[in-house]
Amino acid sequence: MDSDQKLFPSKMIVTTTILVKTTTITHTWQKHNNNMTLAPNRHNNAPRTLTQALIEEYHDQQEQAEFIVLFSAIQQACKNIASAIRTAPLDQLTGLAGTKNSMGEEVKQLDVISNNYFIDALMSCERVCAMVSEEDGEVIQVPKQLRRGPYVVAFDPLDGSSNIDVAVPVGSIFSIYKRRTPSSEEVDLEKDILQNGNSILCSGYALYGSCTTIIVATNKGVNGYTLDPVSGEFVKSHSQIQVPKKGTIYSVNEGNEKTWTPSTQMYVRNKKGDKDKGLSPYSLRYVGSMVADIHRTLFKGGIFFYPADIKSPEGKLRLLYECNPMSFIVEKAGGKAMIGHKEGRVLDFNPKTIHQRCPIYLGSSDDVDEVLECMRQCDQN
Ligand code: AHM
Ligand code: MG
Repeated sequence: MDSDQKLFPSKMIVTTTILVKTTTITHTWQKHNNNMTLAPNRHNNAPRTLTQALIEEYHDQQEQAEFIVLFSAIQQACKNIASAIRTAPLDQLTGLAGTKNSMGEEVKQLDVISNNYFIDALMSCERVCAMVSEEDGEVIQVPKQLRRGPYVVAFDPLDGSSNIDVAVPVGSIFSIYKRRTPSSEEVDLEKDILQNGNSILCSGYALYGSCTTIIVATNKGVNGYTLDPVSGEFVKSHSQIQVPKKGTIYSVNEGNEKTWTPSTQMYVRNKKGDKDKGLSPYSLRYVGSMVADIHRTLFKGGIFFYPADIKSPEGKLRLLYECNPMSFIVEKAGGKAMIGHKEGRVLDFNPKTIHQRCPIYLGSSDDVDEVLECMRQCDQN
């Protein structure tokens, strides 16, 4: 395989075609064997695709058209990444790329490939004026001739990529902002790129797990669309997702416990239950891919956190393309996303640099309130 093929593997097209053919045959067979239906036929339920949902959601024609084009680029990038991941070990696409990113972290081959898919799709859709990617040290400027668009997109093309070589779910995260400066001017770092999370128009993630699902949050709520290999479309699978008010799971890298603040230590001790106080223990679940951990939290409730600690007082996760998009999703689904009891909401935090980090506690509102209460108590003592 030459290097160009590695950056944009073409094998996915073949894979998709084979998948489509096989599944179509299965469906036809089911249709002609009424008494022997193996699986419910999801096509009876008039599936609504992500594109159809956008048409319904945006009534303003201009906005509708812009969003449809932008989202078809995001969907294409996610389909390409899903396909590359599915056969990565066969295509020698696992392992390191041999370079480091702007934060000095080792980059995986699939990080580079996924980043190229996102940049390529977003550039060519001509609706984006600038991008921020975890994999690029600087803002990615869109060439003038492709810069007709009103949107800024921040993304982490392959989150949790340390899990990729062992076939554990990973994901892509994105958030979309409206450009604030006039299109005749140059894009401005502070006004256009370093926008506060409250200005997000829409954010989402794609989870590449046992199925590929995109979760999309807008001001109208949070919905999920699962990739249907028959049609190649993202079809609505989850409507108006709401995070349970309280859960029974905590999710954190507990190996870092010794470096945490006393309040985080106290909170986790409490989560292990206390017979004398009649408190049952929570379960610990930690995939180590934020997308997978947040996906579970959205549906099952509980709390995910990556706190500040002695090693990294700003936490680990990045504000623009990890914390903000996930906080927007969780809040739109009725949950909470906080930095701390003094620092407040993640979405209120004003970014100063594009790769800024931020401590984060997010999930069910009762669980997030409880950790904030622990912080308050520890501060008083
Ligand atoms: P990445 O963007 O380099 O993959 O790092 C982000 C990931 C998150 O997906 C995950 O929540 C976290 O890092 C795991 O970190 P740790 O291994 O320190 O627990
Ligand atoms: Mg990441």
